[in-house]
Amino acid sequence: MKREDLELYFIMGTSNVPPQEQPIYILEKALQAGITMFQFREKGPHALTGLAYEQFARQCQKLCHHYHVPFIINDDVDLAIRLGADGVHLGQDDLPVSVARKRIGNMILGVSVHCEEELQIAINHQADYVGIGPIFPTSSKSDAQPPCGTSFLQEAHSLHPELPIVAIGGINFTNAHSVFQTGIDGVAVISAICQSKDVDHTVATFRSLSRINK
Ligand code: TZP
Ligand code: MG
Repeated sequence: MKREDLELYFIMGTSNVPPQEQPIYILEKALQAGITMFQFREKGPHALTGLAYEQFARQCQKLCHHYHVPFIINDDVDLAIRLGADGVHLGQDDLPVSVARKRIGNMILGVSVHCEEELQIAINHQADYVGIGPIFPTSSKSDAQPPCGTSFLQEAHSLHPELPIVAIGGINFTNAHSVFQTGIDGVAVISAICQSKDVDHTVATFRSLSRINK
C-alpha cells in the first residue's frame, strides 16, 4: 500500500448511517468526493448477516474498485479472502496478527494498537499500517477504550517514522489540525462523513487540513 492512502480513511457499516440515508449512496458520494481508503465495518445490533452482509460487502467493493480506492474489511478475514479484498483490519480482540498475516499473504494488514507493546507486535508481523485511537471521545464504537489524546500518536510516529499510522476516534474539523500536526499519515472517520449534510464539503475540508500540515 501507499502511505498516502491513509490520508482520509472512511469507515462505514449500515448502522452508522442515519435511517433516511442509503449506506451505498453515502459511500459513493464519499468516493466521488475523494476519500483515499475505505473500511467495510458491519457491526452492532442491527448489522446485516448472512447473504445480505456478503452482498453489501460486494457492492461496496465494486464501488471502491471503480474509484481505485483500497477496500479493506474489518475483522472478517474469511470474507476478505473470499472476496479478494485489498486488505483486512484487525483489533486486539480479533485473530492474532501473526495468524492473520499467514492467512492473507500479502494483502494489506491494518492493526489497531493502543500502546508501544501492541505496536511492536504489529510491526513484527508485518502490519502495513496501524490505527491509533480513540484519540477523542466517540459515539461510534460502544466498546472503545478511553480517549488517549494525541501524545501516543506523536510518540509512535517519532519512534517509528517508517510506519504508516492513521488516527481514529472523534476526529472532526475542529480537532483534525492537532492530529495532522503530529506528522501521522491520516485520519479515519465514521460519523464525520456518515452524518455529514454535505459529504463533498466534508471530504474536501479534511483533505485540505491534511495538506496544510504536509
Ligand atoms: N475505533 C476506535 S474509535 C472508532 C473505531 C472504529 C470509531 C470512530 O468513529 P468516529 O465517528 O469517527 O468517532
Ligand atoms: Mg475488530
